[in-house]
Amino acid sequence: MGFLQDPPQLAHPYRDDPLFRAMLRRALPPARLAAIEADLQALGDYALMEWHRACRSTRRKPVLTQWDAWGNRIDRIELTEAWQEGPHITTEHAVLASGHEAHEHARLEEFARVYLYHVASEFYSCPLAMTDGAATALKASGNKALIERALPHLLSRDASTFWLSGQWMTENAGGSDVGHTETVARQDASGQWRLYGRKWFSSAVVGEMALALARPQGAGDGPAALALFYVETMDGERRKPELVIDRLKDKLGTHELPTAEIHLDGLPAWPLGELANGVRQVAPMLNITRTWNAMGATASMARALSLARDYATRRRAFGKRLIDQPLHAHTLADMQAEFEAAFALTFEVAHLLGRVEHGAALPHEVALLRLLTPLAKLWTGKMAVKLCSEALECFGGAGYVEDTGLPQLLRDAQVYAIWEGTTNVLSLDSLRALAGDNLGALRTAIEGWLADSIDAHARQEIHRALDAAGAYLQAHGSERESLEAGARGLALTLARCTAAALLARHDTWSAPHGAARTGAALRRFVAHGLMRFSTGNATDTALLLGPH
Ligand code: MFK
Repeated sequence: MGFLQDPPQLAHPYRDDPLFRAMLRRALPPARLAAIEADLQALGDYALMEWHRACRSTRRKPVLTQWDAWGNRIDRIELTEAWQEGPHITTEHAVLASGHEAHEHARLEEFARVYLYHVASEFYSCPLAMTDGAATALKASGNKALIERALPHLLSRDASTFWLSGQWMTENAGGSDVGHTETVARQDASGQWRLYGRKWFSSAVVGEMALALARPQGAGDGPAALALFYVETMDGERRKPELVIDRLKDKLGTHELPTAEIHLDGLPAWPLGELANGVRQVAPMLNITRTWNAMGATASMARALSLARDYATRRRAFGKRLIDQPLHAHTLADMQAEFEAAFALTFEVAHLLGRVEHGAALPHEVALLRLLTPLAKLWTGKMAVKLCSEALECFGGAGYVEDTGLPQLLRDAQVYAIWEGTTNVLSLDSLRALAGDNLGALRTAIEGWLADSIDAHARQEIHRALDAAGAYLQAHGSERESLEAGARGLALTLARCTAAALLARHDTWSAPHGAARTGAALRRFVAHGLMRFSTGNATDTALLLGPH
């Protein structure tokens, strides 16, 4: 026989994940954990089934058929198997509905489900995230008629009444700078608003509704003049003719997700609230989808690491299993420490969101959530690319071969840094979130998490990095250009400080039960350094970018 290797086996993402289970035991009252256990088991089973199915089959992309044989415009999209299962699996296990229950742990319980389901969903989680965001933005709008009409569908526990929502913002001219939105809203003779324009990236075009930014007729330029509209996309079984799908995008990754270019040719629309300040109105949606983005990135990293760890116990080279090779083991442990830190931050944001939404948060925690949301998104988005790349390397050449199913992990990971605001857009958003004394909110939270920590070195390093962040803000606060130039470094430093303090809190909780691993993750993570400031001066930047 020639060159044969054992493929990696995926561990059960719930039953066999001690880190995830310990986090849930620490954060949830036992009765709550018992109440969601069956859903978590089932979603873990689904993830395992889907991995085996994907390993057996060739990956498929959705297919758009624009015309039927008789010349009728139909814009039919055929979806992959996981997408067809999406409405059933998510309503049966209350993925969205659980997050909107009336208690402080609701969001943590929702995102625990998302963590298990995301990779298996083949990015059905993308429109789900928007649906969750739309439900949240609708509630925040206080628009009673639209809430009564749409919310029961968005949060349905029955696939036959479930609606997916899109988030139609991005345009050719807009992108991150949505102030350049060109879609206009005009009122017809009956007073009905109708949207006209082109949306350049529409990831939920198979849904039943969307929230869309548009400029009301006669409104001025710029972002503040935009309004947020509610639209429905279906007339019974048929897509409304005023919504035209121009084509599906050919993307680096997220292949199963039918991302479309669309145009709106008079699609009926209803404003959520005032006919201005649409960005402010859509912000609750953005903060939810950014939390999903962070959870998706964390789940993808968990998948890549789980496979790489397993493979290291099977593959032999130079007379030993990879796991017994000191350098390979050291590399995997480095990855594990970074991952556990990201995991701690992402789940803290999810828990905090529920506490804030249900009035159970401490006074400083509203500002804390506002800051940690972009930090978690930007940090995990970047880390996912790096960690998935490193994980592929753990398989040698097999990691570069399509039908191992592994390269897809890296291709898909690249999206997390781009979706919902790039790393730099999110770094600037974290400056917005730091306005006022919001660094103080983070300090207060970190002091609480470190209160009983036994790791004096970690405590000292976290304080040193936090002090440096405070000094950085003081030094650059009055010079906007230099503050912005260093915003990414500042954001990464704050994300790492926060994650280290959260690891310390988990260590304090778990050490008395004899669990030493979080202490090890904390030591390793802190050893990689918490500070990531980048304060290059503007003259050098100009020289480096000037004529060669
Ligand atoms: C598992 C996977 C899940 C993920 C799936 C998601 C897939 C999504 C696919 C997409 O990527 S959809 C496109 C996503 N696009 C973006 O995220 C846009 C990125 N650009 C930004 O975020 C810009 O910073 C922004 C559009 C917000 C800039 O707009 P403006 O109008 O120039 O900002 P401005 O004037 O600072 O803010 C307007 C108001 O909104 C202000 O409030 P006030 O009017 O009361 O002063 C801001 O404070 C508020 N605001 C902005 N961002 C906010 C926010 N409030 C709360 N949270 C935020 N994040």
